[in-house]
Amino acid sequence: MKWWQNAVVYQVYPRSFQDSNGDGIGDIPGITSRLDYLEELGIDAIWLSPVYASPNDDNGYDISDYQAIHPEFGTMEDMDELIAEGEKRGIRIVMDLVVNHTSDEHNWFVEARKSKDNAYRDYYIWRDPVDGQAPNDLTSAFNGSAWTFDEDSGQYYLHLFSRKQPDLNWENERMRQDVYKMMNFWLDKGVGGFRLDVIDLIGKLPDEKLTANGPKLHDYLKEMHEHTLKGRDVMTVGETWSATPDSAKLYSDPARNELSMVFQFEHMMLDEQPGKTKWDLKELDLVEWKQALSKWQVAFKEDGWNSLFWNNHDTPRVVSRWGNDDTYRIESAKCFAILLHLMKGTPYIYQGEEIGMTNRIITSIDEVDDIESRNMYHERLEQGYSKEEILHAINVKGRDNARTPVQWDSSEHAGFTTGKPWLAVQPNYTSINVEQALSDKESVFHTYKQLIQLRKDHPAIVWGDYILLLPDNPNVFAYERQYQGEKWVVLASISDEKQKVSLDDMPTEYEVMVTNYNRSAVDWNSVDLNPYEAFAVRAG
Ligand code: TEU
Repeated sequence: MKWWQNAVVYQVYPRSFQDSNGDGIGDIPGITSRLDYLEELGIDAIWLSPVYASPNDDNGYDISDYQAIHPEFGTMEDMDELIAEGEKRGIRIVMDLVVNHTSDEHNWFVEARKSKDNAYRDYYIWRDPVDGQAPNDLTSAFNGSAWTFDEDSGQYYLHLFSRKQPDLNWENERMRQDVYKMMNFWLDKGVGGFRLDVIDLIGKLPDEKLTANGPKLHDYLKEMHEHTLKGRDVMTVGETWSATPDSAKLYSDPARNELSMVFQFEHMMLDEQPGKTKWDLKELDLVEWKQALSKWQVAFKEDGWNSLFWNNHDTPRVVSRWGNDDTYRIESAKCFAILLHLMKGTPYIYQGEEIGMTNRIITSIDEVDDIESRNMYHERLEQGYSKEEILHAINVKGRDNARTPVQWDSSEHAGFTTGKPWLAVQPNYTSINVEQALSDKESVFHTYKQLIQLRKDHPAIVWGDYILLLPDNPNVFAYERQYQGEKWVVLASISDEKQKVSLDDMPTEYEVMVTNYNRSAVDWNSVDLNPYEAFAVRAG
């Protein structure tokens, strides 16, 4: 067994976690000061979103120096201290590795731009104009063409994200070796591994307009493994929006020596109109959603490994997205926690999820920081969408929903900073905050803490086979886990209304292991479920 197989990972978005020096921006000493809290929660590792030097065009996902800490976040000494203090508490630091692209202010690109024969030119992807235009119609994830014209050299460079995020050319061996050197710099410091940003894009063939799953993708990952990860007890998780169960196995089958696991996003896209963008909303079909999640659970029965998550720094808060963040905020936050944490795979908690933090509502684009939302807003206004429609989509799906500061207590700015927060704290911090959650045994926090402990205590949660129950029920998500004669049954009602279900072949003797409504018994022939009720029993 690997340490990350029964681990729970907590994602820290450093800008919004904890400020220590009053500049309104979260920082590394702030994270270190909260390690005791994370130890109390029980997590094993922190996935730390980028803290490297960056002009912040995309809040740190545009890196100008991989081996320097952004002064806003602190110093390399602060980073070393975070790693050491984490280690004392059994918490490993997993770095965010953004190597599909750099910032245009990275020295490699500054050099590359100087002339066509510069030694770094080929670290990036350059093409001549075609008929005076961009080489093709590839678009950037942040709107507009993926090609930007460089006046000085008369060529276009590729950027699948913002124009300040030029794509690296993985065909270039020297560039790859530089990336591996940089990874080893961090590994030698004792980090716990890497989360690899949009890693499915590194084998792209831009001339064929093929971005994800290029032909050499897995060769690169194997080479990376050979030069960096081999022989080290670290975890890696690739961000792969394109993953299917088959392709996910290619990354995570241990025999292939690539990555530990990937983030797959199938269940995260089912409330979008197929073939359109994340902004084109559609109501979630729970049956379809259950099938998608279950498919992944079953696919990794033997080889490969799943990651489990409801949210991250790019997505809305789960309690607002699929729960009810008003009448049933606590119940629905716990319901989603129970549903996810008893599945097979490595669970990830996004900061603030463990206290049931909610989306935030904006009424004007001036309140929005995120480059993705801002670019979309202006593009759609030009296309004739109404302001109301666009703002609605941002309120539902915008990335700032996840990026408001963590609510630590009920003091001004929620205890996040003594200065002016870079993004406004949500007004509900006076009632939803860590201090309150810690003091209240019935809080969402205590359910997360309990679920993390259950995973540590029961191998059935880590290894058990997964079986979907009631596949056609449009409101209730039910599944079983089976392991060496032991059986767990998990029921979660994703509904504002009461529900009733009946289940066959259920154990008559069992123990209720976790519940969000103080349930102590179940009548399997007629299970009455309260709004967002979830519970799990264990038998055998
Ligand atoms: O996200 C990849 C990505 O494709 C996102 O743009 C995603 O499509 C969108 O945000 C979904 O809402 C990663 C990082 O997680 C993200 O924060 C970065 O902006 C992006 O890569 C570029 O590095």
